Amino acid sequence: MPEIKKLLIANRGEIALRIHRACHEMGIKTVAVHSTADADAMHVRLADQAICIGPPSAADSYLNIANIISAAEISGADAIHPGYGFLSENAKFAEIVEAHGLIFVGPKPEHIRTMGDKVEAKRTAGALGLPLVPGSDGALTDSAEAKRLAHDIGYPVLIKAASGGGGRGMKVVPSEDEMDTLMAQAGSEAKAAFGDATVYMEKYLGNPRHIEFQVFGDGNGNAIHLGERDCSLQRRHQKVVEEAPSPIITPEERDRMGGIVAKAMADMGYRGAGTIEFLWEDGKFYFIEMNTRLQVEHPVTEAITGLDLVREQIRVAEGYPLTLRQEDVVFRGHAIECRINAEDPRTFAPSPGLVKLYHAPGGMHVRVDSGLYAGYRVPPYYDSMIAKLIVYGTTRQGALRRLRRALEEFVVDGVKTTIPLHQALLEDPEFQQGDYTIKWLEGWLAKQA
Ligand code: MV4
Repeated sequence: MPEIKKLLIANRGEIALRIHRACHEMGIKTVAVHSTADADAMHVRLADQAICIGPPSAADSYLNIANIISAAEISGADAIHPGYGFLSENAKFAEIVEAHGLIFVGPKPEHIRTMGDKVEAKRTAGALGLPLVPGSDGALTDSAEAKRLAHDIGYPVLIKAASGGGGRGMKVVPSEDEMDTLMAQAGSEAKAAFGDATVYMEKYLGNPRHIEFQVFGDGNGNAIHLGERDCSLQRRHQKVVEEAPSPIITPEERDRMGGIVAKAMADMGYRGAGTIEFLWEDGKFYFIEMNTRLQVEHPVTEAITGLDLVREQIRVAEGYPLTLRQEDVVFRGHAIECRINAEDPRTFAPSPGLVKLYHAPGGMHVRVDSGLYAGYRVPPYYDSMIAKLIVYGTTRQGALRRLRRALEEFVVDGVKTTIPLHQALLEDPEFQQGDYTIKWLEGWLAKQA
């Protein structure tokens, strides 16, 4: 087995720390890479080695493949973990890493590529037996075809960009009259944003929940699922709160759907961590996309399964079998994650700057993943998420009570944060009941004074 002795973390912030921690618990040395803006970041301080890979702009540093590969060669790293975002779902990068004789801690490049193309992803998912949203069988070619199809599916329909994801390049088409205009718009927006005008069609689901299954494969035909997360609470396609399990999924549904996704991953020979995203409406699941990376919200799954997902990723990358068989996976209790951003809690305007005071909550079943410290300056160049607060309780209600207590303890002075937003949200009866869909949070925000 090719043992990893030194791993380069091609990321920053809390996820770089998360990966560093798993490595040190496994006896693996770490190499941090950083932009000039991140010289004082916690991920740089903790790592065994740190290499500057460029100026603040991510395009010139965290996305600079040549500099990252050079850093791996100079430091003698034998593996690269991409974290999430940045190069994590770049198939070319995964190929280059492997071509340099380094272990890529992630899926096979071919699977990253397939799932990155949403049309290919749907085709693959359908062939593997996952339930799909009714829609076009592949890409749309012309608007006459689109109209015929939409007539059969029933309006409203949704036009999506094949290279999209995260909601970019989507158009809801309410009726045939708007098809020509909106289809052309979707195509040109997709071309501008992704360099690819390919679009496809789906029935528009009006008010679904976003439920995603965590999967893990060993790359040799074995795969398991680790249950679902409910990520419906989002604003402008940015998740705000995530929880596991979903308040509306029964153990029977979890086993049934989990069995289907695990079988699909086993059949494709998937390697590493993955997330299968579904929309859920009226008791039915509809596959929309697959993410071939570790996700921001993975800790809620860790909390209810007791599994260390980063450790598991590294072991699988080394060629070991999965630690657990499906029958050994036990779901216990309830976990909730709040994403804490350096933003104005009302306007969501970014609030970078000097952190004057920092005190993270602690105590039983409270986890904070963050690179923050007093005296740290939050740079303006990157994502505004500065911390994740994850609480666990034996019941959802217990987790909510613990979340309230933990948020009370949390002190971040100097920059504005979304902590007050989470505190207000927590007092809402509908949220407390788990009674929400993907549209709920934006409605709730509009109602706030
Ligand atoms: C949809 C949909 C309704 N119907 N597809 C948005 C991001 C991308 N991952 C898929 N998205 C959606 N696809 C059909 N057929 C509604 C959304 C959607 C959404 C999905 C998940 C979480 C939040 C969302 C917010 C708005 C729209």
